[in-house]
Amino acid sequence: MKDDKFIKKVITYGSFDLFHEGHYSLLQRAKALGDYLIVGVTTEHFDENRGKLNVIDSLMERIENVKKTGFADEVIIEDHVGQKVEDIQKYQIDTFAIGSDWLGNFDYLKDLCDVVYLDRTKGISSTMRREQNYKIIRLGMVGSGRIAQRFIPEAKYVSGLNVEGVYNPNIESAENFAKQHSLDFATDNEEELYEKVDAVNIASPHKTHYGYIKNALLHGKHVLCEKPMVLEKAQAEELFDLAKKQKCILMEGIKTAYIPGFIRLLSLAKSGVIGEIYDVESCFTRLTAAHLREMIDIENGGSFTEFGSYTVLAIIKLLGTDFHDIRFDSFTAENGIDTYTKAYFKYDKSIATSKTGLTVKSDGHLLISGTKGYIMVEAPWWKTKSFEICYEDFNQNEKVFTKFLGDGLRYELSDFVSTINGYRHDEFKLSKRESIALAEVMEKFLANRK
Ligand code: C2G
Repeated sequence: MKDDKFIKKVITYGSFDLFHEGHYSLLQRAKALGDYLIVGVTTEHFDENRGKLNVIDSLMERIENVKKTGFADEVIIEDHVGQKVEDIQKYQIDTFAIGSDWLGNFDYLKDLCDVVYLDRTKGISSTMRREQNYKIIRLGMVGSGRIAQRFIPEAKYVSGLNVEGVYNPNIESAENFAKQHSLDFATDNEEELYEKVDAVNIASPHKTHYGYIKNALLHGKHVLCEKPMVLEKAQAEELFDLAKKQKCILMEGIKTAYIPGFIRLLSLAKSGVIGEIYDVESCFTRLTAAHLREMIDIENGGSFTEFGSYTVLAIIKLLGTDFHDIRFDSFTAENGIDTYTKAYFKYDKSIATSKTGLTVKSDGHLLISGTKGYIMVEAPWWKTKSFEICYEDFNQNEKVFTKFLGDGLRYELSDFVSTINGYRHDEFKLSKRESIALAEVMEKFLANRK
C-alpha cells in the first residue's frame, strides 16, 4: 500500500438516482484517475436547493448503489452549496472528476486541484434498470433552434431523463446540434428517431407541431410540445384523443404552468385572499428585430401566437375556459403579422385583457384584481419569482418570494417524466381542457386577423 503522501485522491459528486451504466462508468473512470476515490452523494435537501428535480431513490438507496460498484473507497453526503471547496481541502484531494455535461461549471476548483471532465456516457439503455419500475426516459429533440438549445442544459437537472438525440429535416443543423451537446445521434429521418427514443420534445416552428405530434403518437411515443401546441381547437381535440388511444402522454410545454411560484400564485389567488377575482390583466412584450422569425414568418409569426400562450394561460388558469366572447385589436406590419395585440375576454362574472407586443413595449405584469385586494406580479411574471398581495390598507401588503431555478424548462421536463412513469398525475398544472381552450383562442385570433 503506498504511504499516505503518495496516494492520489480523487473526488466526485452526484445524485446517482435510478443508478445506470452512465453512473457506473463515471465512477469506474474516476477511480482510475488515482488510488483513492471519495464519492459525494447529494441529499434531498441539496438537490432541492440546486434545482435537481424528480429524484426518485432515497439517499440511502443512492448511497447503497454507489457502494455496490466497489469503486468508492469512501462515500460522503453532499448537502450544501460550497461543500466541494471544503471537501477538496479537508480530504487533500488531488483530482476532482465529473461528467462532461458539467464542462466548465467547476473550473473554479482548478486553484485547489486538477479538474477532469469525463465524457458523459451516451445512450443509456435501461438494462441496469430492469429491477426497478421506473424507466430512464430516452428523449429525442425535434428541432434544433433557439428553444431546443435551451432545453439541453435544463435536462441534466431532471433525474430519470436522458436526451439521446435530435431530429431536424435539415441534417446539417441536427448534426451540429448533436455535436455541440454530445448527443448520441442526429437524424433527418423520423423513423430512425422513433426507433431510438421513448418520448420527444417538439421545439420546431408552430405550424409543424400538428404533424410531428400525430406521427410521434402513432409511433407510441410520449410528446411534450412547445407552445402554442396547435392553432386549431379540432386539432387539439384529435391529438388528445389519439394520445389516449395510444396510451401516450401529450403535454403542452408552457413553462409557466409548471413553475412552483406560478402554482403557488394560483393557489393563493384562488384561496380567496383577495376575495372574488373580477379582472385579470396579463402582458408580455419583447421588442424584436425585424429580421427574426416572429416578425417575418407570415404563417407562424406575430405577437399573439408568440406570447399569447403565456398571457392567455394566466387568464384561463384564474378565470377558467368558459369565456363568452373574445375581441381582438391588433396593429399589423405590412406583411400582415400582428406587432401589438390587445385581447378582451368576457366571462360571466369577470373580464380579462391580454397584451402582447413585438414592436411596442408595455409593462410585462400580471395583475389580478379582487373584491378584497389585488395581486401584482411584476415582469417576468411568467417566471413567477415573486409577487405582492396588496390591500386597501397597504400596511397589510405581503410580498411573496418563490424559488425559480435555471431558465424554467426543467419544471415541465420533470413533470413530463414523472407523468410518463405514472407516479405523478399533475394534470392540474395544465389540463387537456385548458390546452384545447388555448388552441381555440389561437384559432379565433388567426381567423380574426385574416
Ligand atoms: N453521468 C454520465 N453519463 C450519464 C449520466 C450521468 O457520465 N449518461 C455522470 C454525470 O456527469 C455526473 C455523474 O454521472 O458526473 C452523476 O450524475 P447525476 O447523478 O446526474 O449527478 P449530477 O446531477 O450530474 O450532479 O454536486 C452534484 C454534481 O453537480 C453532479
